[in-house]
Amino acid sequence: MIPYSSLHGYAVSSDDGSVADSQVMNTGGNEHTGTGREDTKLGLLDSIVNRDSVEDRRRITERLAYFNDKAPVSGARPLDGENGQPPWPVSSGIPEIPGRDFNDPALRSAMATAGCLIVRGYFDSREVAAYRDVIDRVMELTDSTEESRRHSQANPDVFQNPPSNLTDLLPEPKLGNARSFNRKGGSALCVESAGVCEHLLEFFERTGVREIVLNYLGEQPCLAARKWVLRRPKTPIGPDGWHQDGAFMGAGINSLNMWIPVSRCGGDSGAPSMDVVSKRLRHIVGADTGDGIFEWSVGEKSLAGVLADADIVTPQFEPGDVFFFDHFLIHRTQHADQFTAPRYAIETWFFGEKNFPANQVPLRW
Ligand SMILES: O=C(O)CCC(=O)C(=O)O
Ligand SMILES: [Fe+2]
Repeated sequence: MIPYSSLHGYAVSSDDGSVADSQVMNTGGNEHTGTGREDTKLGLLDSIVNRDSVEDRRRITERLAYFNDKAPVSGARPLDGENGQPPWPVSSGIPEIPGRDFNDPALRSAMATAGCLIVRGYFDSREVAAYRDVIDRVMELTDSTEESRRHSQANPDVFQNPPSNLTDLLPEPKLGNARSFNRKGGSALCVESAGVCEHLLEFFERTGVREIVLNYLGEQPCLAARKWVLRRPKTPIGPDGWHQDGAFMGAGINSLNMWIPVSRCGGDSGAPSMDVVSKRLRHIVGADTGDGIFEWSVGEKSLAGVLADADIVTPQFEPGDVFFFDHFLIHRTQHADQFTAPRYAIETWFFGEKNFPANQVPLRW
């Protein structure tokens, strides 16, 4: 697998201000030498604004409706067969690999050893950094007053254009609760904008992500409306956020999360990264001990047990990097006394199309 960043160099204009100030950092040795595609000539925002919002809405509605008559069927998952995987050669910290060296066996080995993998410079850093404006637009609309929300519903904006069946699939108060939970933490469901969803699916396809996910999961991948999230976390960030996503999605699923930093974070950036317990777990710990913030949190005692033979790692990320993990990894948004810069990220959970978490509202790919 050759990373997208080495295959498709191109120039992105920053004079329209649409590219994040963090764009200049890149660790992956990307070459930006090409002449550019439509997206980048136009600017990412414009290319999304120019999409057919009626068609995008129809497509996302259909992707969701595909699962109306489906129930999850459990089957073989990569994590069940991990004993035969060659261990990752480095025994501590988070496995890391440059995008140019990434391949499917590396992902399987890292997952089997540490439950996660950082791929440095997989994407073109400037292309990813441009998503910052997209996240701002979607969050602006979901954060706005009820009145302006009603107004935007009457005049659909591509950045607030959810699929028509979302309210049936998440009947109130579920949808309202999901929206306010995200709003309070500084995030928004990607499905608030069918155009952003379709654009991202095209981006994932074009950059080889679909193939990676398909090969890893060993079955057709799908996504989920509730676990596809645009993030700009609000500060201060509390210390109690430790969790395993499997605690609320279900342990038996087949999953791979691709967390994409859209701006520089961690290290000396002043922006929150993620705190990660680098350890392969195959079960849910401590969701029910009562000492966590939510019923699905990992509480202090459970965490202490896991940390007996594992470390907390807080990586520094640059746009272009990818962080893969599954529903058993213990992590939280980085906790620190003070952050001075915002952090943008796109969290996309992929699931097996057969072995999917029904409560997360699956979406066909
Ligand atoms: O972006 C973050 O800080 C948290 C993301 C997360 O919890 C996840 O991707 O599962
Ligand atoms: Fe999470």
